[in-house]
Amino acid sequence: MIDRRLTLVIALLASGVSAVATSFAIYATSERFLVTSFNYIVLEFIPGWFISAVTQRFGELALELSMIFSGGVLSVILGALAVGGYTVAARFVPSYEEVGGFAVAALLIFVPAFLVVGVPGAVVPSAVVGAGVVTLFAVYPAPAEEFNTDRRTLVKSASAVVAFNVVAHGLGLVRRSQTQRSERELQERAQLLEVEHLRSEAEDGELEAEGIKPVVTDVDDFFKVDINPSPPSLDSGSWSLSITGLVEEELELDLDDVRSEEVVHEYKAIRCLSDAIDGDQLDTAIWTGVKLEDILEDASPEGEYAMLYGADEYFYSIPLDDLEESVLAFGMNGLELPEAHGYPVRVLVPDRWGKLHVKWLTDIEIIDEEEGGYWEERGWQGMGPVNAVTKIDRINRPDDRVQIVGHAYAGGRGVETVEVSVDGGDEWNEATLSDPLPNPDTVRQWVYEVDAADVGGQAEIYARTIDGEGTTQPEEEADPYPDGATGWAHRSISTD
Ligand SMILES: Nc1nc2c(c(=O)[nH]1)N[C@H]1C(S)=C(S)[C@@H](COP(=O)(O)O)O[C@H]1N2
Ligand SMILES: [Mo]
Repeated sequence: MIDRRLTLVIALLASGVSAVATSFAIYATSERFLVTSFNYIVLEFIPGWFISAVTQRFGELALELSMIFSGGVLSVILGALAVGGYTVAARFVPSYEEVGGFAVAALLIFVPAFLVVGVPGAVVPSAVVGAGVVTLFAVYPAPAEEFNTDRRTLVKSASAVVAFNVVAHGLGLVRRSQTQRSERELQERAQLLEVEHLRSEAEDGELEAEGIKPVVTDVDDFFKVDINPSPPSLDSGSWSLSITGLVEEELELDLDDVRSEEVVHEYKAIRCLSDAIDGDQLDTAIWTGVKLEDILEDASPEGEYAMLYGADEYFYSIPLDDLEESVLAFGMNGLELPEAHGYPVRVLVPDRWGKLHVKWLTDIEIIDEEEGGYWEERGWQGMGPVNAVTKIDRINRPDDRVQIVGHAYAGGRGVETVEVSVDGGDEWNEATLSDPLPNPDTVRQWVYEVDAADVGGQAEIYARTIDGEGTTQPEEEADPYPDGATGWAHRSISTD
């Protein structure tokens, strides 16, 4: 004889695991699979920082781990409901133990399963199988109210359940390859949460001031520069990236190949070369993608430069050294990369003007010398680092104060200090800055406040940035054409 509690535990696990395994056999990892959907729910409750920590530590494996965790929890919940339901029914209507127990157990497991995956996904796995297994353990040749405690029958039932689970699992694994898409969706869900966490971290470090521009720009507000009136519309299914030219091995990658590299999230600003000192072609986003180095590595390039081609008539040659630090992005602020910003993938080159961040990327050709790019053919220059820029967003006048707010950017060097002068450039004072993001290649907000009395009646206000290398943004004014605007930010105000 076996202890009754042990029998109950075995019956509980057997029915819970069998219900989940059946669901796996039928639905593999699609949305209808109990664990896939339950995992969504679990992910909603797990704090973003924890997800970040786990994905950073375990990478791709994190998803498997979360599925195994969710599967385990769900099996125990369903199993407990099945055993509990059966026991209660058997106690109250002992004469109909088998039928009543089965029915109540089925109902009890069906309800939560239904809530997770809806009726079609819930019926067979949970109700029929889960309840069926628990009944199996209870009936033969059990006296009413007692789960079977005879060792031999228990072993027989358990073996049957194990065999069933092996088959169900095998079926699920075979079908899993057909449902990769939903796994992708699940992965995207986890990524969205991670990016949301990064975004709230950026927000935590922001300054509070009327009219100040947020550090991370919403996708809808992010500036766009496109050589055509509307973006090329690419289909991610038929899209591919070719790597040709001076390579040991030519490659042709589809989106899944790209995504199979280690996924990274990075804060990065884009500034267009045509952005004036007072312009608004400067924004920061959180990009999700893979390191270009991981992709190029497989082709073993043998040249010094790469020519990047977009699906439009756009092209740029970029030194391989710069490219290796670059990111191939397919996500923006946690969302799929929008069409206007380069769907399905674009390049982001650290510390370079926006023009090098080729959108709608389709081809990389390895070459051995610099060949410029689309804008170079039109007289523009500026293949090097982005110029520092300081922007004044607004001048607030709370009570007897003057509050000047803005944002600043200094490429990969980072913004170290923003200085403000309210007397035409004689005396400079440091503004308060938002917290630096982990990547210096991003904007920082600044706020500077003085008593209105300390500002002359007619004041010339200037703002300038000192970058991470200690270089002060030059005073000399230049237009964006041909190699980027220079000069300090300037406003005239009257405090009379
Ligand atoms: N294929 C392609 N890539 C492109 C462009 C383009 O017109 N076509 N414009 C470039 C320019 S000049 C800039 S400033 C940035 C702008 O990126 P955004 O539109 O995502 O802000 O994309 C660059 N990449
Ligand atoms: Mo640009």
